[in-house]
Amino acid sequence: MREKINEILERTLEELKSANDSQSLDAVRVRVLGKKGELTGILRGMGQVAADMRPKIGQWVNEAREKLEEAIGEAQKKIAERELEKRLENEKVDVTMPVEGRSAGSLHPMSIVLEQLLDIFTGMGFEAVEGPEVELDHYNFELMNIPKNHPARDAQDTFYIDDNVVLRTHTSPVQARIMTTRKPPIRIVSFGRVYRADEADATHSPVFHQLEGLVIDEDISMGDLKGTLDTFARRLYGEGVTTRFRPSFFPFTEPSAEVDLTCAACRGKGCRICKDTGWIEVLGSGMVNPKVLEMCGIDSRKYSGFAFGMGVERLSNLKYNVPDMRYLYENDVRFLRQFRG
Ligand code: 2U9
Repeated sequence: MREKINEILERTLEELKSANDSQSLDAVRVRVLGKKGELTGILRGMGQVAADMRPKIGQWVNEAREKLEEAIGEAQKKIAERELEKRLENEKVDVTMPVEGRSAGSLHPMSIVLEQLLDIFTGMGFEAVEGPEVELDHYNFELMNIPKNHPARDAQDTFYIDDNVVLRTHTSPVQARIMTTRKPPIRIVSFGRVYRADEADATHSPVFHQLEGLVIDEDISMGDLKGTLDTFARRLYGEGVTTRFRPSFFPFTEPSAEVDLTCAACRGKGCRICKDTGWIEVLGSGMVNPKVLEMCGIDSRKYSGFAFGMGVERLSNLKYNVPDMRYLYENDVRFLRQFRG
């Protein structure tokens, strides 16, 4: 029996040397020390052994088991070390490797154009102002001479918060607020997000950006408006670009004009972009309706003013020849990367 136990011990120790992962190690352990293992089998078979031999055999088996358990523990430690080393080897990061080039960000085309517009108008003495996007009906419509039941108030065009509160449909209420709190002379441009209940398509978006200008002083005339917008046109698109006024109607200006700029793409010769007219419509404008002045507390016999408004998306897309407004909001880096101005 002694020999048999020794044989199992020696053979298993030999096997443990070649077990080089946790699985094969475990297999050896189960085969020898498990419930149905070889050594355990000897203890089970003790019934057939002479009673005086049993303690001795029990002692041999236990000694062998202890040796084996110790050897298995050792082997387990070595395997764990080896496995850890292997993992570290596989996962190692070479911090001295050259890095991929990091690309610098760029301004959004709308930001580039807006900054340019603000430069142009502040350069002409305008002060840039901002105001709330959630606005009282009173400032957004009433003071702009858009009374109750005017079609522009239709819920199809306007996002209503409640009966008296809307998402501003233009930046004019910012100017109306200033007119009610300041005395002329006033020379401001308001800019920011505006909201209209439109479906998004190539030329419409429920949220877009406007820049509006307002000048109020004594003896302000249509000539001042024309001069201001001519200067704006030249500064934005270069010498040779001028304005063309066409009669129009807005409730807040009287008279009103839609303003075209010389097509910057063909310099007025006629091309695909201006549909062969040589002109591009970019602005609305007019003399501030005396009713608006009066409602805002400004004496319309003493003061007059001009105002104009433009959509920044439209200007930006014209400048960069972008065919669809939605590109401006998708933030696809392949689109945005192109603008480094
Ligand atoms: C006050 C009085 C008058 C601002 C004006 C327009 C004409 C105009 C459109 C251009 C394209 C809006 O973005 S757009 O759809 N704007 O045509 N805006 S005059 O008139 C004002 C503003 C403030 C107190």
